[in-house]
Amino acid sequence: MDPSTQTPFSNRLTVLQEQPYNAEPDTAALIAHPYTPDELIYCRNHSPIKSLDAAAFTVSIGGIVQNALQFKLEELKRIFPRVEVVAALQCAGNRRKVMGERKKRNVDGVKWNEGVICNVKWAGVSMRQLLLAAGVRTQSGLHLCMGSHVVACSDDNWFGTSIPLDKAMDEEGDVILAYEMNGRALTPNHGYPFRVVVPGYTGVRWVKWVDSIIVSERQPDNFYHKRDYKVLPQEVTHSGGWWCKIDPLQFNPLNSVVASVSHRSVPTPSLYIKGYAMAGSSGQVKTVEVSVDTGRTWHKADITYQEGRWSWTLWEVSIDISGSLPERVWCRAVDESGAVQPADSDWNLRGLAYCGYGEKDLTRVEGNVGRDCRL
Ligand SMILES: Nc1nc2c(c(=O)[nH]1)N[C@H]1C(S)=C(S)[C@@H](COP(=O)(O)O)O[C@H]1N2
Ligand SMILES: [Mo]
Repeated sequence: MDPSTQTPFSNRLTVLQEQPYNAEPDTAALIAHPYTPDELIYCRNHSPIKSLDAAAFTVSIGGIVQNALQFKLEELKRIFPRVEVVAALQCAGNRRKVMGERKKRNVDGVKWNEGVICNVKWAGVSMRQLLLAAGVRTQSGLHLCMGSHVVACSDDNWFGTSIPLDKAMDEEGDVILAYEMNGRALTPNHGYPFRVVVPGYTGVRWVKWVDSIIVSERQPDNFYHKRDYKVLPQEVTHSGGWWCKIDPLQFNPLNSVVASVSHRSVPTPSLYIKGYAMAGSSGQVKTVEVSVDTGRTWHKADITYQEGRWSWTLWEVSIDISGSLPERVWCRAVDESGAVQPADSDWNLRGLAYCGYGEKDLTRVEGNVGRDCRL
């Protein structure tokens, strides 16, 4: 089927907003796959979803470059080598609901639970190669501005944001202009024909339906870049004059989430716990630890999937329990630099980048837990 005619809606996602379409999967279903299948990939949109005709659509590369270029999908595929990168894509609003509940304070925005993340094998063209072909002049302090003008958004008439040019020019930054996900063309939901993939960076920088790439001394004047996706200080309760004082959020925080807990009675009573972890700016996740006694002892989980610097990490652990069911299960990630996920992170007005310990509350579990069951 032509990818541009596929239906945008999956019955495996919980819809949090109909228009624009915003939906996320259940985390227990999500972590059953190392590469997230299309029907379990969250959808985060600030506009309606456009089905575009790749034969007519062009992406242009310009700004502070020697020769501006523009390409259609077929040309791009013909001229540049196809490169792959496995990278997790996560919305800055992942766990916003948890932040609101823990802090007992309202947070502005879609009340995302913990499923606004996916792990995908992306393929496309190296952004570095593309920029070199355009004769980019590397100098520090420049920005790579990325925009999509195909449809008006809720708070602006186009969608645009930027990343430091250095990230795109870094040979190990792995930024790509993607046209495939998990071996197939991007779907309209996720940016067909082109989206930017910025491994390690928060989802809003991964512009979908991207039609303009500009090297600039200035960051774009777009609502989603200037007046959203910034972690405001915790004392700020009205964003007003604060937006211009804070830099955009770029890297994801080091994070982990408990996705499923099952009780097993044989050979000894135990909890079988599974989840995911996500790396921050200081290296890939090295270990994940789980506690069933509110942090007195930590058990090292087995890492069941991890691939390269930018993938998510899937983990599981079985912990013996004697007597009654613990009240809660906690998890935390540790990265290669030794950085440890914090127990809690600050409240901020938009509920962004929450990264306190992962937790599953078992006090609400009812009935006889002597049986084998999912809790
Ligand atoms: N053009 C465009 N690109 C966009 C967005 C958007 O609304 N419009 N949403 C951004 C945000 S906030 C996130 S988290 C990711 C979501 O990507 P997905 O819907 O493919 O999961 O895309 C980003 N790119
Ligand atoms: Mo996002």
